[in-house]
This record gives sequence, structure tokens and C-alpha cells, in this order.
Amino acid sequence: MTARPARDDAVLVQQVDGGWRLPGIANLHSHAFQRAMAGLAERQTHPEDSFWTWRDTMYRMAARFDPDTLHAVASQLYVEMLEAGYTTVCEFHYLHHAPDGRAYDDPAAMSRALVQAARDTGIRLLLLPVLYMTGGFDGRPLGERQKRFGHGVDTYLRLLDALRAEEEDGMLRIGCALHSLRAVPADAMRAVLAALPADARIHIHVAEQVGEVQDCLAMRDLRPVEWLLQNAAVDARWTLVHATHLDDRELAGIAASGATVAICPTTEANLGDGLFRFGDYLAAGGAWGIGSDSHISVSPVEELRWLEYGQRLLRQRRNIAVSAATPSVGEALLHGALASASNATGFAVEDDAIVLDAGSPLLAGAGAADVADRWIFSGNRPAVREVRVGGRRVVADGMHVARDLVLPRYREAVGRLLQGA
Ligand code: NGQ
Ligand code: ZN
Repeated sequence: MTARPARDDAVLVQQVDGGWRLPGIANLHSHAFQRAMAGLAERQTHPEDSFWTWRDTMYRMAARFDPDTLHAVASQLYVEMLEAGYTTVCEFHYLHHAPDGRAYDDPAAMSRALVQAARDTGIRLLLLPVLYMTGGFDGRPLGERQKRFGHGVDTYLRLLDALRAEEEDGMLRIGCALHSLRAVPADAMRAVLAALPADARIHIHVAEQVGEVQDCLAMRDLRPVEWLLQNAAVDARWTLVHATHLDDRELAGIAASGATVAICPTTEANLGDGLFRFGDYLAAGGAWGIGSDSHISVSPVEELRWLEYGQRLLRQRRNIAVSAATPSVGEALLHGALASASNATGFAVEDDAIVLDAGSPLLAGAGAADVADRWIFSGNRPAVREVRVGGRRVVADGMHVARDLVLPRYREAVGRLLQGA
């Protein structure tokens, strides 16, 4: 399979009655449950707070979920995504079992909660059940709080099979996620990849933290992306999540492979990961998209804006994400994110559209040529007025049609999750 070419020549913005129509945006990386702890990990817990101390806080929250609370939180999240202009979500799902690690009576119960949330809200879902086996590159067993994430290769493949029976009408697909190289031994990775259908989408976290690069070098003699490119047939079916710490060869290798990098700028900033080498990667012709990951922000505007701003701050220059064909940064960013969507998600999403409100002050006097820049780079008022997914109108007047049903259930679920926290 080859990557589809960037759609710089495609019409991006169309004027419609009372607004500006754009294609829907794919959210390439989500851990839905983390929406319930957005803003709750911003207090010092240790003088050297880091990604790893955040992870302890996150694990404490992860331990409290059951299928019911997961459904309530994911439904609210997907409402927020749709209202913000995301029409497809790739759900990187690893809260599989009960907190003590035992499978639920239905081993797919937690996955089904996410499927139900997507159906209830009308977002397209690429569900990526995650294979998670070890607590580190050295193969150590899962920690107490990681037990509910764990699978063997056989039970994992059975989960994928059970869920594939649910695939339907272009709204739900099942892919495969490998949590990370530290969580999946090499032989298990090979066994799972060999068992997947030829067109399965494969997502993996890689090289997000310097510590992970160092551990990989120590245990496997190669950097994580280097190891992955040498040990798996990485191609356009693959999405590499974060890929923050790359040397020049790794960066060129990903770009040449046709894989998509899922960049999650607000989460990567929040967690102190580092800056993805976006300018260099664009120059190498690499495919990329965005993800809201931990959902401290649920806004394609903010992800794209900070993707560009990170490079401006780094390079002390302006207008980085442009091409000869597209001098508008906003348009070039949207084109880039759109170009990777079908490879990364497996959906052809031509039917999905969002309409920006022509009456919004940030679009006063706008013409088709500057709508994208104004949307991405001015202010913070939500401008999405209407959203259609697969022909169904799910957002009208800026509000999701099920907003009032979903929010009370979310409030109640968060109340339960935080009780005694
Ligand atoms: C996750 N999230 O799986 O939710 C990870 C943290 C880990 C991000 N890296 C846990 N943003 O990587 O071990
Ligand atoms: Zn993630």
C-alpha cells in the first residue's frame, strides 16, 4: 500500500449558506478515559515532576474505571471532539480488564463501552485495542496498576476477532495498537503483526521520552525508531505516535516509509516530552496528523496552532508549515492533517464536513483564501457551527445534538471517579 499524495491542490474551503465548509478532521490519538483527569495533574507531587510522576497520577485514575464510567466519559469527550471539528477518532485503548487484572465476563466489555459511546455520539471510530505485556524493555512483569492493561498474544488476538464482528458501515473499524516497544517483546510483536489482516491499521507509541530512547539503546542496541524500522515492515498502514526524539536517519526513515506521525502538541507540551522536529520532517516530505491524546485540550485549532508555534519559538522565524503550493500556514496545516487521514484511520471520509460560522467575529470580512488562517490563528471562540459525519448532522448551532443527555451522565461519572480520590 502506498501513501496517498498530499492534497495541496484540493479545494479546502467552500462558501456555503451562512458559513465556510471544510473537511472534518481526524483525531489520530485518544485515550478517552484521560478526559476525566484533564486539569487534575497540574500540582507538584515531587520536586522533579516529570512524565513518569504524571503517569503515576494517571494510573490512579485509570484504576477507577468500569465500563459504565468509561462510556460516560468517552461520550462527553466525543461530543466535545465533534463540536470542535474532529469527525474521526483513533482510540488507543488499553484499559481492558477489571482493576485486579481479571478479564470481565465479556473480555471486550471496556472496548464495547467505547464503541457504544461512538455510536451514541456519531463520531467515526478506529478502535485500536492495545497489546500491553511488559513493564519495561527488560521484560519485567506488569506493575500492580498495569495489570488491567495486560494480554498474552492469544487473548489479544481473540479480542480483535470478537470486536471485528462489530465493524459496520464505515463508522467503526478495528485496528491494532502496540502500546510501545517497552510494553511489547519483539517476538510477540512479530506474532501479532503476522496474524493481522493485510489492510489493518497499526499504531504505536514511540520515542516520546529520552528515558525510553536510553533504555532501548541499552537493551536493544538501537534507538526506538531505528529498531522499529529495522524489525517491522513499517509502511503507510502504520501510525507512529509522538516520535519526539529522532536523529536525522530516523526522521528520514519514517518520512520514506509512508507511515504517519501522530503529533499531539498540547499533550507533549503538558507532559514535558520535547518538540517533534516538525520543520525538518516537513522538509523530508513526511506524513503527519494530530491527536488530542490526554485531552487537556480537545481542539484541532489548538493542536495545529501549537504545532506551528513550537517551531517558531525554536527557530525564531515565522510561517514554517508552508509549501510552494500553499503559502497560507493555516491551509498548509489543514492539508497536511487531511492528507494522512485515510492512511492513519482506514476511513475514506469525503462525506464528513464541518461548517464554520460566517457570523463569528474571527471570520468578519473573510474570503476563502484566509478562512483557514483566521480559524487556526485568531482567538479562542469556537467557530464550528455545524458538523456532518457520514451524512448525519451531529452538531447544529455549535452544539452536539445529544449534548444535554451526555453531560449529566458525565458529571455523575466524574463525581464517582473522584470520590475518595
Ligand atoms: C498512555 N500516554 O499510554 O496513556 C501514555 C502514558 C506510558 C502518553 N504517553 C503511559 N501521552 O506511556 O507508559
Ligand atoms: Zn498515547
